[in-house]
Amino acid sequence: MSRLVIVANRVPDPRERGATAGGLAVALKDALHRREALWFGWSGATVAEAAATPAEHRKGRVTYATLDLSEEDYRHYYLGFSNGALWPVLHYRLGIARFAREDWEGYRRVNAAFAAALAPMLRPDDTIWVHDFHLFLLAAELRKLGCRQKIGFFLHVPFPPRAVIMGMPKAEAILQALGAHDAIGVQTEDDAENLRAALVTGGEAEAATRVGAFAIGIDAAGFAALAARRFRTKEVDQLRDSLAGRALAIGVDRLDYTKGLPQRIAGFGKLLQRFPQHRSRVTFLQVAPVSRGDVATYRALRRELDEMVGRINGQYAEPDWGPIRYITRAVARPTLAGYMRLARIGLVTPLRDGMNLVAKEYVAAQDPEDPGVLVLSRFAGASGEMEGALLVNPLDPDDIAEALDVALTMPAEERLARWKPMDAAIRANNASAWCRRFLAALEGAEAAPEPARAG
Ligand code: GDG
Repeated sequence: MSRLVIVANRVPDPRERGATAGGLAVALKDALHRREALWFGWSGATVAEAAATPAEHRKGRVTYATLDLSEEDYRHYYLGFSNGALWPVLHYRLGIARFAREDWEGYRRVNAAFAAALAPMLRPDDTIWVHDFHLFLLAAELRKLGCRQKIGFFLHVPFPPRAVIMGMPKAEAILQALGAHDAIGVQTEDDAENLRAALVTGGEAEAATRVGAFAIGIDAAGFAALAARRFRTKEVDQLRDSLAGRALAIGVDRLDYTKGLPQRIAGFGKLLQRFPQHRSRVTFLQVAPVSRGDVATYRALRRELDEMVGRINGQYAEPDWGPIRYITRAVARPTLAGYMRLARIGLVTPLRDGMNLVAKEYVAAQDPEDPGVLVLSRFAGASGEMEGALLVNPLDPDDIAEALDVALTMPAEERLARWKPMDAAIRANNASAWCRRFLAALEGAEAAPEPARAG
């Protein structure tokens, strides 16, 4: 089998294992076990002056090759264009996006520099798989350098309707660069339709035919086993004892404005206000590790949440009960799995999400004899596969409160009937199935387009 080259903004550090492994590392684990691989991208380090050749580490059959970013590139490529412009636009938030020509230039520069560093490492029969919006231009840059290998792209986040994306400066350049791929994967059919329409508008009608939906999965069996194993440990016992028999609702998200956290907390407040029978009967645990703390929008969100949680806790707390527990540190993955199993409700209400792995992890973690209820945003990609969830509009705190009331009073048979098909779905479309499906589409694709193709 030919070598698989993974290109992603972040590369896991092979010296750190287990609990710190990122989502992509978990999703690709299977594929990386089966064949020789090269994983190429940013080291996560920022230095005054970055070297042009990557540092390499080898572990098993995988070589990890990383570049550092200069401070200037970090500011323009990462904070500026990737996080300040693309992230909000792709999540339908054109109005809060910030554009600056220097950011775009930095984005182009880093994509070109990554391509220039990767090209000499490539073998003629490599299969290249590029991940996510940080690297939209990479394949086009590789083509300019003469690379003819199969190159696939997977977008982990949503792709917004044409009118939204076309409102973004430089959208045409991005769409044109997407045309350099042999296969383009997105999470859902809606994303695929939006991307196809944008490609047609951007003069890349042929590339539109190479777009497909590939919903990402998790290692469902592995996560279920982890949750079951971790259910009786000191950490989970501590949480269980502290609840004193009350129901637990859990939320787990990076602290990000796409995750709908203020609306979710307002929804929990509405539950206590409108359904007083649940006061002192349910505790909401929100784990929200701080993310992108260098970006002003994220700092503002954190302040807003601090205030909301304080106000609701102040309003409803009893001497022996606080409604909301809010943790902005990361919790170890095995402990999280145990917490999820303990929770009667998984509360997952992003305003927009490519997929949302937490929804799937919550389902996987449940006790098959006595599963909890998933309350899920209809705007998470996962909602397409999670038929047994209580779907809510995440912008509507009253809708969230009503769903929480239904979940808290749902009889055991209904919980089980709703959970079973969801569990079957996430086990069938697990991480390795996702990998295999995408790679089959890529490796079965027609030969690479001509580098000098007009467009
Ligand atoms: C992007 C897309 C798409 C969270 N807090 C802790 C922690 N987590 C873990 C979760 C989950 C992962 O991080 C988050 O994945 P999500 O899918 O929910 O969201 P994004 O990070 O935004 O991911 C998304 C995904 O890519 C994959 O394609 O689904 O739509 O936005 O696994 O459990 N893990 C640990 N401690 C924490 O405190 N250990």
